Amino acid sequence: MRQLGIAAIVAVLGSTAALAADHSVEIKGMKFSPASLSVAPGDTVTFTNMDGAPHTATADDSSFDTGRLNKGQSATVTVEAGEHTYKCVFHPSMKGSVSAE
Ligand SMILES: [Cu+2]
Repeated sequence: MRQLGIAAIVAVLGSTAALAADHSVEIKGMKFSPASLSVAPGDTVTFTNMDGAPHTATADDSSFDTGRLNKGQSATVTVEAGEHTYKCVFHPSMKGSVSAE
């Protein structure tokens, strides 16, 4: 029984990984890190704010938006095909890009 259970879990994890991968961007010191990222269409990106100041990651083409992230909060967005520049709505000089091809 125990071995069957583990095999089932591995099968589920394996199929999920084949569909989409998750990538991480840390927001720290008023910067996105990494500031530019290449992913596959449909992959997700998890943004985590390490700063005391609130931030967002808001796509210029409106394809994704984390909403307000306070310190320690994260949000996961799905990336559509294409090149997406994004910024923090509170600090527009904070910029990044995600490209999915
Ligand atoms: Cu900000």
